Amino acid sequence: MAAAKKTSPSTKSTKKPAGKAAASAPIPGSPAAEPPSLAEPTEPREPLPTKPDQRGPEPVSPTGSPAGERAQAGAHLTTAQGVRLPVTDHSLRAGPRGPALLQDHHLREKVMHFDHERIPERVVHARGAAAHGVFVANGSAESVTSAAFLAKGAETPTFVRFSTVLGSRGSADTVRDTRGFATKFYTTDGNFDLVGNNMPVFFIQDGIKFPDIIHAAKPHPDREIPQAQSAHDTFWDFVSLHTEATHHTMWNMSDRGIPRSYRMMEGFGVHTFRLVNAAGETTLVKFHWKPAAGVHSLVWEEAQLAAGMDPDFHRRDLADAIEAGAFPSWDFGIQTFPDTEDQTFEGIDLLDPTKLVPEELAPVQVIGTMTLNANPTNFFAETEQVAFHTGHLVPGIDITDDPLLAARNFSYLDTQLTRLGGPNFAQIPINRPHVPVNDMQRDGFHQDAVHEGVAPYHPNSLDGGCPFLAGDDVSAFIETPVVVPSGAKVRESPNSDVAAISFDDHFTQARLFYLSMSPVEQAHIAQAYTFELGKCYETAIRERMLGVLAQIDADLCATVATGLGLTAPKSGKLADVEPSPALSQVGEQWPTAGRIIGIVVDDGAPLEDVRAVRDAISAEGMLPLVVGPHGGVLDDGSGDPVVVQRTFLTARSIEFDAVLLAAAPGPAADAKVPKDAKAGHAVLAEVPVDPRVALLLAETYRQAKAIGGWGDVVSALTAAGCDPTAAGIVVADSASDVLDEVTALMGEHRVWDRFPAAV
Ligand code: HDE
Repeated sequence: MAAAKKTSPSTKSTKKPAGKAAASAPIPGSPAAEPPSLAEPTEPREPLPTKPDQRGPEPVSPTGSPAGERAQAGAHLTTAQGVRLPVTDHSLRAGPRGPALLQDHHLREKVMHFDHERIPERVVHARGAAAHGVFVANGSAESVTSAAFLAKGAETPTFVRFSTVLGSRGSADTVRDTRGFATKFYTTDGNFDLVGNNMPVFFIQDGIKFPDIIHAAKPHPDREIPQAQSAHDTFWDFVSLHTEATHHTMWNMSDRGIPRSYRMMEGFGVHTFRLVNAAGETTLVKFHWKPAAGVHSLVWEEAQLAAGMDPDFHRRDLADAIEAGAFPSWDFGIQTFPDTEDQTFEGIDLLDPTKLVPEELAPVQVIGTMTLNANPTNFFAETEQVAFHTGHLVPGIDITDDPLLAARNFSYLDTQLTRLGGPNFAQIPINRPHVPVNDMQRDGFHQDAVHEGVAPYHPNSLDGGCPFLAGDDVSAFIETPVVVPSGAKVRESPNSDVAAISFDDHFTQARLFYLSMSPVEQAHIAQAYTFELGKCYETAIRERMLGVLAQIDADLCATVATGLGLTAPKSGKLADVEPSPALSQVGEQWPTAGRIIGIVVDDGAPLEDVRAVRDAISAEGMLPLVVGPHGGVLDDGSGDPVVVQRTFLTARSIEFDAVLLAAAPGPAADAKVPKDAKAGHAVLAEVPVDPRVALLLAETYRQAKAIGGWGDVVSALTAAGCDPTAAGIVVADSASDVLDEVTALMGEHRVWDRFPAAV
């Protein structure tokens, strides 16, 4: 566009104007394209054109292709300067066996670029996966906010990055940790980022403590172990001394710390935000994401196996689901609270990020839906370079005085300077707003724009006064005139006398969470504390933590103490709390679309049933994976061979939400029973079932997933130690009946009755 406005110097007339005309022509050196007006320009207008003598770089992409295309172009290999190359496999040498030559500009450029391919990983949330999506508002928030993207029917492109907090970029996905859930909305009023987590509360109440909790939770500084987990002394040392972390730690030890999939996580803005409507009225809110697939978790055995068998478990799940067209979606919701002077609701301090507001007290009102419908094209360009910031706000959404949020508003800009190499990260394609930007920011590392004009300051007259300040006629970000409580400058806890559950109360809501869990979930929590504290070396830390647990629940404390071989301290008077059933993930039916079913087959199994079941699974939007004794196909001569996607060797329980047996397969040709580590157990070697299949069934059973089979499959179940009459095991003559029952069981996610706590 800019090029069209300009005259190229090479084509411009060089004839000098004569007489009177010469006097009115711009004198060489005048600063701007137009002479300025005497008064400050006030009528908004677009930027002035450049002066006729000026020209910018040709509008081409970073790799020389015509503007608009961003990636590489041309059929031939080139240097970074676009020079075509005939050879790239050999460096320039003085003779075929002689030394490499310093003059080899191609070697030098290729290796120079490679040497600098990495940027610093995020100091937290380094490991993540992302997807593009669209958010559609239902208009329910229109009365409380003027945010354009929340108006009825508004469609807004989004980019979402999920992450773990503690691990490095190459760490495993399924570790026990909090998950990040960061969403960038490319709205018509500029970008809005909701940088949340899959848990509604945080470890600390004041951002000044963030380095402390992260230093404690990251690997020990001397040996740099353990990677990506909290099961170590420094973490428990800190959280047992710093009890405001108790509530968040309880969430981490619950099944929420090991999600089944990014698609099956809730998301939370954590802090209380302030919405502002067109009339300037304010409402306090907490943001929620509710997954259409329901909240589901792994069991600890799956999480540990997956960390070794498939460290990319969550990343793969997200990308595969989107590629298969099983688009993950979430309802976006708000809990609303009156914006009162004390900023509390039902006795809960809304400024304290270690507290939640039970949904039974303030229901989540759905204000729109987000669907993730495309995978990134390039991990580095998008997932790695996306930069979220809690200060990326749009008109209608403002912050509160939550002391944790204040520090975040500083930190997210600051960290990009190191991570993305300077202040121009908003120009990286994934970070660009989808609206005009006229910000008077100039220069800096990695400046991609060719700014025009001479007056990047305000007020100016030389650039015609542009850019102009937004008037009442256009939507602009206006700070809400919130009354600030007066007082002296202090370094103190913001504990509120008005709220019963405020900054100084570290245990009531941890207890609320624990008591809201089903017996199975409570058992998992006790097991997780026992595991993590069992990994600590120091008895003093374990004992101190038991002192904390005693303030949450006496039974929990006693169970963990027994597992650790320690004495449980006595619980004092514990808070009287009303459980919040909405916090449990047990007891509902959920859609099964996008779930994975393994179908175990051997060479002799009747394949008509296998084909029918496979197709029925696909028709329900689920993914069937045929597990066979060998790769390739199973062929019954019908002309429709069945493709094998996993073999007994490559399949593992973690991949499947349910397993179907079309046969009781005997040992396959590659089953080296006594020697195969995966074949495992000596007892299994004595039964006529492939040991890998027996292992698959035993794990699937332990992980409380549905198992079905038709025909003569009981021997396989028995060989695996599974009681064929147990809950969640369906054996029948008709394959389609088996599938129906198994699908119904999958709707509950787990066969909860199979956990000892439920029995
Ligand atoms: Fe973050 N956090 N954080 N955080 N955070 C970062 O920003 C920080 C906090 C969260 O996918 C960093 O760009 C401070 C709460 C997510 O790119 C950094 C404090 C919540 C992500 C940073 C917090 C989060 C980050 C690292 C205490 C949940 C990943 C790289 C005041 C509501 C975003 C980066 C992505 C990332 C600082 C607390 C969520 C260093 C100082 C509370 C999801 O700026």
